[in-house]
Amino acid sequence: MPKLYYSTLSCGGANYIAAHVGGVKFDENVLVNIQTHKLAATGEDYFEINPKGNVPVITFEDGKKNLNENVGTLYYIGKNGGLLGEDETATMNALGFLASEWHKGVGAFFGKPEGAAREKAVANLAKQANFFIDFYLEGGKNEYMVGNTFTIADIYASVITSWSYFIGLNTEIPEALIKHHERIQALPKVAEAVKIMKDYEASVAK
Ligand SMILES: N[C@@H](CCC(=O)N[C@@H](CS)C(=O)NCC(=O)O)C(=O)O
Repeated sequence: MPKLYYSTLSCGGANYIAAHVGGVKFDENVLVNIQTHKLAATGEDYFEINPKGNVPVITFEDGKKNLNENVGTLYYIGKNGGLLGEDETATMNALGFLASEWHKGVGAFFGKPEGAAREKAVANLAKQANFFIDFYLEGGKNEYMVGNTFTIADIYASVITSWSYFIGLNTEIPEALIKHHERIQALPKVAEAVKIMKDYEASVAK
């Protein structure tokens, strides 16, 4: 059976949540410390699993190549967990937007940009946020990103939006996106997955 490599509250964590919600079983869910690039439980070198050093990764036992991009890993989980919605193509389009635009738009602030670099990052964030609301949430009237049905895209988006709380971006994220994030995080299975991840991380850190 496959294994999922993830880290809590990162985009890898979105994969953990999606698997929990969709009932997709992994042989093991392996927590990675993405600061040290070591496996949290054993201290093994994560670069041995993924030379790129980032999560998520799904590995297989039968010699099949690893999946090591959110678009691939979330598709795998969505397909096996019934979380791709009615229009798979549209859901993949949304995943592409999230991975290449929203993820980067919010993620740019982890580097603590200052001055002109920060202004540029804020302008890009506003552009992507407005597009997210207009195109995917249809001005905020839709609860979910694709066909107004809950999909893996909502889980991934919600995790990315959550980073704004750690990087001091509260006023720059429009209300419609905060509401979308809160709506997804309040879903019982999502909240349950987040709690399991956090509890496990705390237990490993002891
Ligand atoms: N191209 C990858 C990027 C994944 C990514 O940025 N992962 C972050 C967590 S959200 C990470 O592992 N960062 C630690 C690192 O790059 O060393 C994808 O789209 O899946």
